[in-house]
Amino acid sequence: MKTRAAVAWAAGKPLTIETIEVEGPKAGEVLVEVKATGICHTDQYTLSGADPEGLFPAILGHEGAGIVREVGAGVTSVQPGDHVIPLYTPECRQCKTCLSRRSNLCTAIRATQGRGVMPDGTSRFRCDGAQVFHYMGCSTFANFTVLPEIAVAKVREDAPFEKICYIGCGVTTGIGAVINTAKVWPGANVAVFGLGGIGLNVVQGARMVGADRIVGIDLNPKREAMARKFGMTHFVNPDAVGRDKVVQAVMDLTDGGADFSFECIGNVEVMRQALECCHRGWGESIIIGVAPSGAEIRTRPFQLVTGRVWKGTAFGGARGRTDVPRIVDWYMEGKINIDDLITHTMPLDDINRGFALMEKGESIRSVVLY
Ligand code: NAD
Ligand code: AHE
Ligand code: ZN
Repeated sequence: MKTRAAVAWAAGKPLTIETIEVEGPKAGEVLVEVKATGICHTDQYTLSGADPEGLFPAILGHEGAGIVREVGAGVTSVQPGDHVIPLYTPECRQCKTCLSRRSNLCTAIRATQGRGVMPDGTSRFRCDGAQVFHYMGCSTFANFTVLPEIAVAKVREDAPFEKICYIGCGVTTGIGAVINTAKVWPGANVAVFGLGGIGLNVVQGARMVGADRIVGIDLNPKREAMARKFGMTHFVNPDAVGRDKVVQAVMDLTDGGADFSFECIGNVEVMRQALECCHRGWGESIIIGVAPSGAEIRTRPFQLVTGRVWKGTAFGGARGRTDVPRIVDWYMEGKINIDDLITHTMPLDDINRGFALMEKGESIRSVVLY
């Protein structure tokens, strides 16, 4: 079939809207009509050329929601008409990692996903006769996309696509990092570095589990009001306190150090600050931000010898097919706020405006509506 898609032809170049060809689903795959997709900073990271797995031409986008329109041979868990959220972290329930229950990093299709192709090693997308790569196994910047069955979460049909698409990455990553990865306890003091589309969901997750102080750190002063609405109790602007005094400022606000900190930017200098503002003896710092190719983190080993813990998380530690439908329920029951974080919506033709708004710090989330 033919469909419309935003194609990334080369690093650093704007996306262009094209009519592409989509091949139907093969065995174990589903064709999904994408109804809405968010634009995450990770899409911008890959488009910039900083992603070692970045391939071009590709159809980016990994934060979508839509409807299954066709299923390939052997598909049993979903059928045409089902509402689904694509999963860049699938859940096969059969690999060593899924069976271990120790991590959400299902390995069933990770290798081919990183090479921009479906599990059989081929792409379902062509443009002007040339192959176009898939992205993070999702490619939600196409109106119709193909995914492995294990990479879709079936969700309730009364949930609005233009809101729940954000659960496909940002919401689940932020709230999941608090609940699944850090396991923040009621009364804990928390520091959140970067109050964008991910960090604000960390803030709302910390409030949900009953954190005491929630300190937000961001260079953009416009983030303060929104973060307070989501539960932030104290704000630190590194330019106001001095960039070399951020660690001390957080320690002063958290009775000697944060019990948990979260880096939601992708900046290795800030990752160091996030670790070093943690409480001696037990403070845990969770890396969420994705750093550019070649970047490395560093600290004095003494920071770890004295009990601080450095961790990371992908997709908030969530097992997508199991956990995502529950998060959709939380939204529908009013337990989490998504609406206020979606600051802009636009048609596919204006997708580059969504990227520009993010780069200028003017949006939290832009959502493309098909
Ligand atoms: P965003 O652009 O919406 O937010 C980033 C925020 O960081 C902005 O508010 C910005 O003002 C602030 N910031 C930038 N530099 C700063 C600094 N030096 N000090 C303090 N604040 C600073 O981005 P996002 O969509 O929230 O994504 C954040 C990061 O998380 C990105 O690196 C993205 O790739 C990553 N990410 C990771 C996962 C995962 O599973 N690990 C999932 C989604 C996103
Ligand atoms: N391709 C990058 C890795 C990027 C990365 O870490 N991605 C996160 C999700 S970001 C969503 O916005 C992730 O899920 N990581 C685990 C995984 O298996 O990719 C690189 O640096 O190579
Ligand atoms: Zn994302």
